[in-house]
Amino acid sequence: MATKIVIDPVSRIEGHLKIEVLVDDGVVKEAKSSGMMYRGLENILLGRDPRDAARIMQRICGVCPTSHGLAAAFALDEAYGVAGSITDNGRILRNLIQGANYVQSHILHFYQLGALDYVDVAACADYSGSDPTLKKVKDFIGRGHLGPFVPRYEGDYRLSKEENRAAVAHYVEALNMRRLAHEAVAIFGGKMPHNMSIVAGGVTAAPSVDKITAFLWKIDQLLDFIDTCYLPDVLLVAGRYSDYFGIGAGCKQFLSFGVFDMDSDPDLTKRHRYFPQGIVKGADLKLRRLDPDKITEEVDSSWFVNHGAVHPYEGSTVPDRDKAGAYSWVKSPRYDGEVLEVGPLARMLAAYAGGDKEVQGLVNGVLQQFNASPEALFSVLGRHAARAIECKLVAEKLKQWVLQLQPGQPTFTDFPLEVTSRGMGLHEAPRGALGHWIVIEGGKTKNYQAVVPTTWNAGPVDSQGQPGPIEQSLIGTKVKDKNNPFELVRIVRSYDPCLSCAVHVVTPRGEDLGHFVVG
Ligand code: NFE
Ligand code: MG
Repeated sequence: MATKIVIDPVSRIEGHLKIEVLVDDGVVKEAKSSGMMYRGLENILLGRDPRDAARIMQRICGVCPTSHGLAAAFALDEAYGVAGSITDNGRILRNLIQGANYVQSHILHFYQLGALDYVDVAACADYSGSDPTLKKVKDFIGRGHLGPFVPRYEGDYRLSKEENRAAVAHYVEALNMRRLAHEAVAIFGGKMPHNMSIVAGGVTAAPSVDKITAFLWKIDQLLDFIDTCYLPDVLLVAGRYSDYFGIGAGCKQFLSFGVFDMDSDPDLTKRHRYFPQGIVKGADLKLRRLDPDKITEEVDSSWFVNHGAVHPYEGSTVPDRDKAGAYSWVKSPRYDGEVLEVGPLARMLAAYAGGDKEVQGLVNGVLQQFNASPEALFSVLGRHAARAIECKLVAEKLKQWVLQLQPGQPTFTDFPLEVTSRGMGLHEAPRGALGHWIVIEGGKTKNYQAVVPTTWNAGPVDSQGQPGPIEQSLIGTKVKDKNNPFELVRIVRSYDPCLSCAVHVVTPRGEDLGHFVVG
């Protein structure tokens, strides 16, 4: 008989996600991914000065505000006709602010969010050595404070006691590292979270020799942590849990908008970006060109008034909590009607397919180490490995890029405000492809739509009956113990979902739409 498993909320992710699966004969037959919290920002912008978007849209999320500030700035650059005139300083500063946020976000994901699926913190309970961090963790557990470390998955921890303890020490050190990365963002971003310096036309922060030195010093320490802890820990986990190279494949089609501008081409589909833009389908690893006109959002299974499959410029956000058949506050973005996965794996595949030798070397190295074929990248471990590889590459690039800043040279290009136009901001947040679309009329924002990474990954079934990527990853998964479904949460967490980003709408009158118990 089929059994229903409901995980609500999925912990150690950002925001409120519910996963519901139907298991028959030990295998997931159906899966539903539901964004369970209603909040938002798109509608707040309507009627406001368009420039507010680069400030207000950052409030979507405290983890990736930088990405939303930049996606808004890219959209505004186009709307104000300044996209082709971003100075080198402005372009590089944007890359530095975003890159340092990637490093923070990826370390956060592996240690604070993902690692406890694989690392047994209870290995510290009988620690008798002298390491002050492990002694503190032991005391913490001894007082019954399992808070950040639960839920735990008895029965499938595979590291040795010593390996577990070392990983727990790295978990604690990762907190310090994330503070350093936040500080690096703030050097040029003004503060973190919610950067102040990202604006249409460039960046308002001025580079100086002392800021460059401070940034470099922080990135150096972060790179050391990535090389000596993050990458080895991911490889250790991959070695012990190598079956997860064959679990959680998903839709096997990937989208990257491209990130880290290398020039200021006014057309974001032509701009040269360090990680390229494009679509990769399956293991042929060919990079296909993106046509942003083919992007649509549907709300057939979402609690919104139905509008068919519409381009974000025509999108709307009108809630309908009682809609029959709907089961999520997340919309269903599609590309030419197809389901696509986004995130570090999508970016690394696009770079690999685009011929990036460094990415090819690192990805091939991981595959050879585990004697795996490229197909193995479409998996739980493929996502973790791609994130770690990207983290290293970005940190290394940040050290080079910061030295290209020119103190005393302009960081911002001014532009006339009288505009009736629209603009598209294609960008990559740490969690994947992020697009903002703005329509301006009479100097005010007439429509604003954000299509964010977790909307692509965690979205529900569309009008064609196609489940979203996370749902597809869950379907077909073997569940050993329905009371302890660690396979399912490992799959979901490998996507690094963020529901605060994915659900970002608000009812205009602010009425009470429902009560959700998430404790
Ligand atoms: Ni709230 Fe975000 C990132 C964006 S993801 S973390 O990265 O956009 O849905
Ligand atoms: Mg949206």
